[in-house]
Amino acid sequence: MTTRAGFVALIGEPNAGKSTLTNRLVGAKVSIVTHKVQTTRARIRGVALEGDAQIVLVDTPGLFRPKRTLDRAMVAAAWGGASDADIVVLLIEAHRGITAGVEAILERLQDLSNRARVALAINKIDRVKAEVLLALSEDLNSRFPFAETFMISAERGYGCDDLKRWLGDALPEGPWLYPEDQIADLPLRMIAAETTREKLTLRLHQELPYQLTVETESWEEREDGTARIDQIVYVARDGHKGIVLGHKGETIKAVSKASREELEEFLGRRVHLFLQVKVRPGWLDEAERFSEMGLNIKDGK
Ligand SMILES: Nc1nc2c(ncn2[C@@H]2O[C@H](COP(=O)(O)OP(=O)(O)OP(=O)(O)O)[C@@H](O)[C@H]2O)c(=O)[nH]1
Ligand SMILES: [Mg+2]
Repeated sequence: MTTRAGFVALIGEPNAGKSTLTNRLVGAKVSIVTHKVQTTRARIRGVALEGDAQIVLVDTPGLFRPKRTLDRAMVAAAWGGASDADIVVLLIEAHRGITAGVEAILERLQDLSNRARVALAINKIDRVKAEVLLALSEDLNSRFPFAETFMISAERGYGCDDLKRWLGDALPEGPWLYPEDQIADLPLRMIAAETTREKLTLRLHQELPYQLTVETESWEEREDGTARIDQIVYVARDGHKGIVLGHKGETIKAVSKASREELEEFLGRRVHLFLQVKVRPGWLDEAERFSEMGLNIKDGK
């Protein structure tokens, strides 16, 4: 039996649906999704199987013009993911079309060494009419020689099987890169931290989600088969602490409950989750924190 395997990088503007598509193709939630931009901060790998092919999906942070240190490292991680991949899939939001951000991405795609292997996926087709889609597809294809074009809805699943089949066929022959039952390449401690960050992001407003990070401090396997997980939510300013805690601690309680429930489902056992909020001014500029997140700050320079 010949097997195929390789890396498929999903790139696009913030909020394009890259993480939703990763989860859809893997068939399980491996990357957090929110309605806010800049949710994904590092390269997250999800593993999908298609016949004899193992597709390693590299979900990347959204591409935008970076201003802050974290921004630069995120954007660098995304382009790094694209240039290391066997295939690149560019996600465009159907209802937003060719924005200035998309134009900038198309320009930079020209410099990719693997530019022959870039496919286009127009996502969120559930939000537009068919005529709009055809015109958008033509316009995009006149700007870049995409290897293939797909019209999909990552959320509803439309077109995703076709895309997956094509990816499986297009990957090079070779042995699988991960054991058959592995669906993600991310330490459990980080998955647990990301789950809590998703619940916080969904609850908090405006800029605050960007200003916080979650770290798993300790993970203790208990004899009764449960796990005790201690996490710290770092906020950048004193004033943010109260917002994260909420009135009488209601916000953090609700976040903790939602995160614990999802972790229990993911791990298939009971979890005791303890969250602590700490102020850490300037964490947004600390190099060591980025390396814990799998980001290299030097890349961002
Ligand atoms: N209507 C619609 N919404 C979608 C679709 N795919 C994703 N979304 C929504 O778009 C939002 C962003 O999705 P994500 O998967 O987090 O986007 P992302 O590209 O990973 O975003 P960043 O990590 O911030 O770069 C979420 O609210 C999704 O539910 C789709 O096919 N249709
Ligand atoms: Mg994402």
